[in-house]
Amino acid sequence: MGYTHPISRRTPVEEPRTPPSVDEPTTPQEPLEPQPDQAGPEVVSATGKPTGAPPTARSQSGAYLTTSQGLRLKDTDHSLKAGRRGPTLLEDHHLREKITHFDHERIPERVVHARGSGAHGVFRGYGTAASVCRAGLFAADVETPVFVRFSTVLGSRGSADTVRDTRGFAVKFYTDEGTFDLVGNNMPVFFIQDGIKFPDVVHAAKPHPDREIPQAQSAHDTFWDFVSLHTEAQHHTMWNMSDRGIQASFRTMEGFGVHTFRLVDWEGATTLVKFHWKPKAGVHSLVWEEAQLAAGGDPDFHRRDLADAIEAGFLPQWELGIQTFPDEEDETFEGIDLLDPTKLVPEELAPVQPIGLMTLTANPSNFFAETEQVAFHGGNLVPGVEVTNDPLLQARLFSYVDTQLTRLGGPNFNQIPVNRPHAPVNDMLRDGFHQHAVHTGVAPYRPNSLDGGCPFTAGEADGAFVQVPAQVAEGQKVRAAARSFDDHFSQARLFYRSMSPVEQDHIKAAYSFELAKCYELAVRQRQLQCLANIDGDLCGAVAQALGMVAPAPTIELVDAEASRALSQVGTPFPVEGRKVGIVVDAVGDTDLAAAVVDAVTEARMVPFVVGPHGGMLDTLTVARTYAVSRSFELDAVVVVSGAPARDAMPGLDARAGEPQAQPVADAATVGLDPRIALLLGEMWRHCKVVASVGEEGDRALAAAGIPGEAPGVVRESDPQAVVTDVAELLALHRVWDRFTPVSG
Ligand code: HDE
Repeated sequence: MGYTHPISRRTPVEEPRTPPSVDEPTTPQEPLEPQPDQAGPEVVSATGKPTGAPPTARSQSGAYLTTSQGLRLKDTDHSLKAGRRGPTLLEDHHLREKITHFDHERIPERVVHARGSGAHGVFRGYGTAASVCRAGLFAADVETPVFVRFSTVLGSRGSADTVRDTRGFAVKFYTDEGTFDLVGNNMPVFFIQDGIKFPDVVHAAKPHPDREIPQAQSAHDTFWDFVSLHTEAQHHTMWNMSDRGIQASFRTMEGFGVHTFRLVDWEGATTLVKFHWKPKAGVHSLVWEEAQLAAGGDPDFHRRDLADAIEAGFLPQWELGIQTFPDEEDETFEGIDLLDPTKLVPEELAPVQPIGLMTLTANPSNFFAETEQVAFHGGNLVPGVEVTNDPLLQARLFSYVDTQLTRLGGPNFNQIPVNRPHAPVNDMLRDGFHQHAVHTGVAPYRPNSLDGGCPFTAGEADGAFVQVPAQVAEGQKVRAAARSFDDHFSQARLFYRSMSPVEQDHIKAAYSFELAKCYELAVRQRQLQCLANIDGDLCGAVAQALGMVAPAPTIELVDAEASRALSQVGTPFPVEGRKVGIVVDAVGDTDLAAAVVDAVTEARMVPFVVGPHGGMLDTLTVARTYAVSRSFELDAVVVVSGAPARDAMPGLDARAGEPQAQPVADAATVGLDPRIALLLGEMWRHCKVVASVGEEGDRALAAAGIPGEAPGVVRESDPQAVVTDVAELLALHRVWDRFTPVSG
């Protein structure tokens, strides 16, 4: 069977486009159509009117190379010179235009969330929110186009995807009542309670200003200096040190609105809510070693995974849900202050009620035009969704428009195609840099009579956004927070104690790694004190790793009921789209390997043939060679055979020189390629499913030192049986019971 997936970028479900020719094409032709998995922003005018133009209306046209004015060009390889060996002439407009435009290709990256990946999709309301919210997008079966951007927070645009960090989860809903942006994160709490502290936390977390290191990480002195002094950051920091800081993919990541929002129904009744995105594929993370390997082996790991999944037809889905709370004067639920963004409400106290489904359906056709230029703003609301007085949210309402003025070069960023609303726009905003609309009329002011009085203000019945008259507590003008904001440790403790033992082990290791990277003893000491105020066992383990003495707590530790919903371990999820490596060597049984490939495909998982060289092995297309295969790319591995390849020599690949990875050859085993031995060892210690099919595969596992009987080790002779066993184990993501946790 001729399987052509991941390495080729081509999807198995679509007809491949004619592959490029080896010789440079010379017959003029129009630009090619986008790939089948790609889409662009819908073609609406700068003021939100549908134009009826085809989706490619904005792309370049014509078969011939031209200047920006459409002048056809004969040569773009030589500048205009005074003689073949002479100086370049200033007259060469084509040279100057080409270079000038190139000189200005970059725009400032986002100050935070610079590294991101986007996708188009659709949101369908279930209608279940109708009892609390009048917004049209939540009504039953209403479909709203969306653009989503996932991101890391700290790193620059070119940093690695798998660093330990919070992830952004920003969704733009193009509703017909105006654009609604839900700009959230993959963690439900934040470092600070008041937006005025945002520059502080970001300055502390970004690279040190003197040497500009480290890139895209929190494992450094200034970060831990700040969070150990500014202890309200401790809860969010705990989430970062947990597995949530190194998610397996964007597809397996929860999203949270973080702040409490106020929903309004048709009668004007209000409900306080927190938004949650629940991935259909489950919530999964990497292990730390995988994250580190991926940062070098494939820095675009998350970006590639998202694009590949959409291309292959494994469309990522999330259910949007809300936790609802009565809108009462104290804005508190079960003693938890709903305006404090360092606090979550356990799902056991307020269940998440599903209100709609988001499906990502297409990759952007141009990264810069769409993913880079998309501009989110939490103040983009629709009738029925309002903000609360959370002081973090309030500051954000100012920041997002302000930042675009510099980043996108002026006040008309809403006219960039990906930012254009799909509702009619008549805003009386005029002129400015890069004005794309061609406004008619003479009276962009109100009231007027010269333009017939247009635009008119709308009544509530016409869909106007009218803030609900929420009560504002009278008080003094103060720079202060509510007293309840003073509790900085109880929920960090709640989170830690809600983790399974294996997750607690990971948290201990993460703190031990990060603090070991801090040079200042005072910083380590101070953070240990914070840990003592969270959990003694955690503090003790980290202190031991640092070779320091664990301090006693300085506050009384309060125990809350553990929240099972916070743990990522133990819940089975569908295996659709999971990646299974199938290792087969140059002389191995390719028919058997092909049968495993078929069974994996049949089970809606993605097969990756891992072979000794690129290209074909009989009828099999090799997706990954031994030289590039590492554990982080695979959720499970099935070995058919793994004899050493020709390049298994330390001079060609240093990994072949690892003492423990030397091919083993005795009566019971065949030689095993050292890279496959390393891969199997990684899969083993990363608690992933390791399987063999047939005798050669069995021997390969033995040669790699994989025990015959152990959790998550599958040995079968039948290809269908091996895939069935693998799928069953993959539903729980990893085989955590392979090792005994230290915690618990
Ligand atoms: Fe942001 N944040 N933020 N933020 N934020 C930005 O906006 C800011 C906060 C979040 O994919 C910036 O366009 C302030 C919380 C996401 O384009 C900037 C404060 C949460 C994204 C900005 C916060 C977020 C941003 C940078 C404290 C989770 C990426 C460029 C008051 C609920 C959006 C830009 C994208 C981006 C400011 C706090 C999420 C500078 C001042 C809390 C997902 O405007």
